[in-house]
Amino acid sequence: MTEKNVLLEIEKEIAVITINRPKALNALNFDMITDLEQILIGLEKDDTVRVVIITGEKHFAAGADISGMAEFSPDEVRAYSFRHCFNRIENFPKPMIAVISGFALGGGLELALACDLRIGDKTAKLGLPEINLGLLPGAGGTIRLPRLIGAARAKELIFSGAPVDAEVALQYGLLNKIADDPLAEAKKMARMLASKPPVSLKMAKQCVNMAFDVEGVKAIEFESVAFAYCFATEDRREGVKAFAEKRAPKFTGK
Ligand code: DAK
Repeated sequence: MTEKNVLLEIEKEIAVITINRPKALNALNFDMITDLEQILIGLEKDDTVRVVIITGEKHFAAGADISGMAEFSPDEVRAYSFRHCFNRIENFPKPMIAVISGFALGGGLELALACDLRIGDKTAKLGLPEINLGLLPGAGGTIRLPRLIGAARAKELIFSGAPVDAEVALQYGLLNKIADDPLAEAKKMARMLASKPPVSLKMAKQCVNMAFDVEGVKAIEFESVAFAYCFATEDRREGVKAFAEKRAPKFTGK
């Protein structure tokens, strides 16, 4: 039996997805992206899961599988695109954390960029080397990277194709944190997020995403709608009641 290239493990409210093709440094092919998307569709519907972590076996992912796309026509390249899956991650209604050891290159870094938070260890090397293949980042990298770290730093990475190490990535804001055991650190963060009200998290994520997609006044209008939506939840009542009763709130997602 062949080993699965994308693995899913659920521990209480936290799902851990592992890219598992270590012999090719987790280079991503279309079947893996399809599997990943199917897993996400399932997790989206599963109310018991509150936070999703994505990591890779040994490395995060050294990009798209170069050997698999050598002879594609432009139409095939567009059809093969990872963008639908990565857009799903960006708009996923629960927090998503990328855990990065080793290489996160090209499509691998674009996958991590679509997540909400990134935690790495000292071995992490993050870059967009597509320029060296006569390409450019084609799965959201030229948009998500400058939004995260600013245009000048993003252009440096995209134009040079050179990766940065964990310390520089942290300094740029590309990593939220460096930890000796980044998966354990991500689980700790995930448990903290899992204790928060899910509707507020979902709406806050949409608001922050909208800050970059929509003109300011409209985004602020959307925020007021999101606020009112949260205001109507049982979790808001519970949060306020718990504060008054000087106890920890227990959020149910209602
Ligand atoms: N694709 C296929 N195989 C890869 C790979 C990749 N991206 N990266 C590594 N491998 C394979 C190697 O071929 C090697 O396989 P064997 O020869 O052992 O069979 C194995 O993984 C170990 O790699 P190395 O022997 O090269 O290991 P080293 O430690 O010496 O070097 C490295 C590690 C990461 C520096 C090197 O492997 C490397 O430069 N890899 C390529 C990195 C890269 O250029 N990545 C970006 C790919 S371009 C699209 C949108 C987006 C994209 C594509 C399409 N559409 C809109 C359609 C994204 C494109 C990219 O990501």
